[in-house]
Formats: sequence, C-alpha cells, structure tokens
Amino acid sequence: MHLSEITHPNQLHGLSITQLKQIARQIREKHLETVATSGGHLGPGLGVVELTLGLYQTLDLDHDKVIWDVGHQAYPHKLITGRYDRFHTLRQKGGVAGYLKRCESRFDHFGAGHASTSISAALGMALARDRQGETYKVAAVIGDGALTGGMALEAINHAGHLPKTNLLVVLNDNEMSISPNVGAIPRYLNKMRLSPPLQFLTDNLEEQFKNLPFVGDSLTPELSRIKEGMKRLAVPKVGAVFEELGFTYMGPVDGHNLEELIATFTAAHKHPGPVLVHVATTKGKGYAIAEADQVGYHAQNPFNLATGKAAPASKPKPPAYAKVFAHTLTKLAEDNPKIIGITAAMATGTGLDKLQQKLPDQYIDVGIAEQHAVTLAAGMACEGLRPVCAIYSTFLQRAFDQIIHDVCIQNLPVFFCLDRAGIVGADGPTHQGAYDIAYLRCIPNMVVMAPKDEAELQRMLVTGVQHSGPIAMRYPRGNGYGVPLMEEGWEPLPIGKAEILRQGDDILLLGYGAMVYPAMQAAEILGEHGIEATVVNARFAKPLDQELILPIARRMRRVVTLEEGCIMGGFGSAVVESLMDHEVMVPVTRLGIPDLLVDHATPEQAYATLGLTPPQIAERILQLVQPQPVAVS
Ligand SMILES: Cc1ncc(C[n+]2csc(CCOP(=O)(O)OP(=O)(O)O)c2C)c(N)n1
Repeated sequence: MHLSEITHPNQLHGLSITQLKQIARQIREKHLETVATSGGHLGPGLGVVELTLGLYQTLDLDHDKVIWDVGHQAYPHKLITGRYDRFHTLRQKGGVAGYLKRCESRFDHFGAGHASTSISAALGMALARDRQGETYKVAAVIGDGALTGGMALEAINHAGHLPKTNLLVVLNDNEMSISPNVGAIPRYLNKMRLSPPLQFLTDNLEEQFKNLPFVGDSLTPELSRIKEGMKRLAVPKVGAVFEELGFTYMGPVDGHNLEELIATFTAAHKHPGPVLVHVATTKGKGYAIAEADQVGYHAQNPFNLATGKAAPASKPKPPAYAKVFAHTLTKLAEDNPKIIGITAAMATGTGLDKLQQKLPDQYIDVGIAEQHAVTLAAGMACEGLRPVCAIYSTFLQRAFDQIIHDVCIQNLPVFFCLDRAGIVGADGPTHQGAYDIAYLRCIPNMVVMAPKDEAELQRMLVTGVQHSGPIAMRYPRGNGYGVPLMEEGWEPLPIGKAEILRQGDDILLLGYGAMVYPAMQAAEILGEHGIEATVVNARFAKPLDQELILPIARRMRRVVTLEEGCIMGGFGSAVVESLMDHEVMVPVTRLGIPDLLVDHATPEQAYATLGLTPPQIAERILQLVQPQPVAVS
C-alpha cells in the first residue's frame, strides 16, 4: 500500500511492520518535499512518524481521539487522515493549515497552536465520555517542551487524581523544545532515558546475540522484551515521579522502533486509569541535516533538500526587527548589569540567543512558561533589577492576570517586548498578534508603545529600560525598512508624545506602529486626488498624546486611525474614547483587524484581505470623503 491510498487512519490496521516502515518512509519523503517547497515545521514531524503510526495502528480512529499538543508535529497525522492530496498547499492561503483546526478534519479533535493544552483538553473529553456512558479512548500527545508549561502540569495534577478515568498521555521526549529544553523536569526525563552503563549492557546483549544464525541484524521481539526486562531491573525507579502522581508509567520506549511502540501502546490501552507512555524520539529523524541542527530545522523557510540551505534572497533585506531588538538590548545590557532578558522558550525567535551568547548571566529561558516569566520578572523588579520580558504578542496572552496582578497593580518596572505583533502570516489565527493593544491598554499603570520603524525601536528600547513602571513595546514580525541605525547614544522618547510626519488640512491619519509608513504612503495617494492629510505617528497608544491630537482633530473633516491589531478596544478605540471625552465631534474611521479570525496566508495576502495595503487604505478613505455621484434614475 502507498501512503497516497490512505484516506482513513484505520487503513493502517493489519499492516505488517515492513509495510508500516514503507509508509513511514513515504511520510518522511512527502513531509520533507513539502516543507522544502513551502516552508514550515520540519524536525518535530519527522521525529513522530513511527509514534504516529504505532499509536494509530492500536486505535480505532472512527471512535478514539488523539489530541496533539501545539500541532506543529502533526504533519504525519495530517498525511494519514485524508490530506495527502492537498498537502502541497501547506500553510498557503486556502490550503492545509500548519497547526490543527477542528474545521479542517474530523480527525483534528482539538484545535491548537499554543503549547501545553493537550492534556487538559483530552481529560475534558475523557470526563465527558464517562459521563455520557461512552467508551472511546482518548490520548494526548505532548512534547517534553510543552510539558514544561504550567497548564500541562495542572492537567497532570488533575488526571493523576482520577484513577477511574481512562486517559493516555504520550510523552514525546526528544530532549528539545525549540532550543534545548530547560529545567528540572526535562533533566528528570533525561535521567530516565537509558543510563550509560545500561546502554552498554543492552548494546552488548544485542552484539552477542547478533552472531547467532537465527537473530540476524536486528533485535527480535523476544530479545526486545528481554532487553526491556533488564532495563526495568537495572533502573527500578524509572517513572517514579509519574507513578507517585497517580499515573501508570511505561517506557522509555524507543520512539523509532515500531514493534516496541505497538507493544507498549497495546499494553497501555489495557491499563485502567491515567497512563503515561514515555517515548524517546529524535527530532528531525531520517533527515541527517535536521538531526544535526535540531534548533535550525525546528522550522524552516523553503530550502534545498540536498544541501539543507535556504534559497538565497534575490536582494539583501533590511535587518529583522527581532535582530535589531536583540542587538540593541545586548548593547544596553552590557552597560547596565541590572538588565535581564527573559524568554519563554523562544530564544532564537526573539533574538535573545544573542544576549545569551554575549551575556549569559543576564539571560534566562524559563521554558514554555509565559505566566511564570512575567511573575518572575515582577519579583526581580521588586529587588531593583530591570527585567525585559521578550515574549511574542500571541503568547503573552497566557499571562494576562500576571501582568495585571503581579506587575501593574504593584506598578513594577517590567518591560514587555512583544515581537510578532500584528499579522504573522503562515502560522494563522492562533499566532496573529492581534489583541495586545486591547489587552494591555486597559490596565492601569501600563504604558503601551509601538515604533514606526527599527530605528524608533532602538529609542523605545532605551525608553523602556529607563521607565519606572510597567511598559510594553510591540513590533512586527519580519524586516524593518532599512533606515539608519545607531550603535550607541540613543535618546529616550518622552512618554506619551507623538510626532507629526506630514501636514495637510483635510483629514488626520493617526498611524500606530507598523501602520505609520502605510499611512504615509496612503497620504501621498490621497494627495494625488486632492485630499491633503496630516499624518501623525502616535508612538503611544497609552498615554495618548491628547495635547497634540485633539486640536488637530478639531480642524479636520475626518480622523482615520490605522493599526495592525484588533479594532475593538485597540488604538483607534483609544482615540475615539479620547475624542468623545473631550467632545471633539469629528467623524472617525478605524482601520485595523475587524472582529474576525485572520487565516493563514502570506502577510501580503492577509493585508490585502483586510484592506490594509496603502492603495486600499487610500481607496477606503476616498470613498468616505469624496462626495459620491448621485444616481440619476
Ligand atoms: C504558549 C506557547 N509558547 C510558545 C510556543 C512556541 N513553540 C512552538 S513549538 C515549541 C517547542 C515545543 O517543544 P516540544 O513540546 O518538546 O515539541 P518539539 O518541537 O520538540 O517536538 C515552542 C516553544 C507555543 N507554541 N505556545
């Protein structure tokens, strides 16, 4: 059977190990070929090919449910659940999503994109199942990185206390988060993988039996069982923590050995109560280049399969915002040992790996633990340090209460640097940085700012580390504009002060952050149509520069606000509130992300769908301000 013929995962039932190995090879080929062409996650999926096949062969997927954590490793799952034919559309507009969506397939039982949700969701389904007298199996597959997230631990705490609730947790332990996994739990898991003396023992055993005529090259199932037994004898405490917490622990299982996986999952399904199967896998398995550089090939832009190298850019690009952020922060931290950069498992994405290389004592990776990161920062700020929490806009959502309760109520100088604020593109709705302006500006004491370009980001960084209370800066994914940067001597910005970039008498365009340059371009187009716009770079959504904005707004025919964030409660809302509070009666149009989910697509496609390209902005404004011809009947 060829992978392309599998449209339902139950077709795996009855396939021999040899046939499953062929399917595994075909999954890897398709996975590699697709990601090399369209970009996407690579190492995570390659590492769970056998895990997926082994698990699915032991389940009835018409009834049983598998909940994948994050969903970035679920490409093999997608390939055997009816999406083979469309898989080449991965992460493209209208195509197969890079994460999981309930609306994409009946086999995607829970949507995901953020980490550490799978055990909670699976337990919820298991409890619903029992209450409704049903008997299907529920399994959560979670990585060792996602297991460092508080929610996963909260769910283990709950599930371990429910001995009558059947639930399988499959721990996919590849010893990696995006970067090498950090913390005490990963260290414990690591200890449980084969210890060196035992490895020697079992290797030796294999070696000695190899020469026997009936054994051949690979370990027979009988020998596998003997090896497993010896392992248990030699390491009697394996899994003790999980056992103490109420789980039946099985493993560690070789995550690339289908026989072992199938035997273990079959045994696990027979066990009542919560069971944890610990599977040891290799991230990037089967593609040597990804195995050798597991951080680099966690996810990739399109690349050449033979060399592993990304296609060279046609022309040099301006530096990415994240790069300018990391470079500037490192410079500031060199001069100020109180500055501490904190990441929640996103060292490379945020650029903080640069700080780690230069100043390891001023860098902390807390794992996938955004809530902890924020309260940790609050504690540090209490003691006089200047913590800088570099967390993507979408992931900081996790720490909303910590921002209010631990930082803002106590008015502590924690600096939030929100990367990937605005449209993120191919990662889709779970990752859009759409909500941060709204969720931050409503909190007392918080200052909310956004730079118009990478040079202003440098100045805002200085502003943030010098500010005496909570302060947040949002900036977009991708590259800056190539404006000149400074190597030192940045001046902080006065808090709450905007700047006028262009003067005109007809309308006021108030741009925030990444929408300032598009506002300028739209103003030029409007000028060609006889509409003269004043353009203001607001810089601060809070405090808003009312002193500058209100008098100009009073003189204008219309005010237009532009932001790359949700319109509800966002920057435009702040402007409307302020105008109303001061009885400035001027029509206002708010442009941004309306009350809908922005699907995966390129950023350019997303802007076009939202009507946020400069020509579209100009067109929308022209429709509003130019008198419409009266229809003659
Ligand atoms: C709440 C949250 N924070 C950060 C991320 C970014 N992220 C995506 S995958 C990943 C690593 C997950 O590691 P693990 O669960 O071990 O899976 P692996 O990639 O190693 O297969 C991280 C940090 C996320 N998806 N969700």
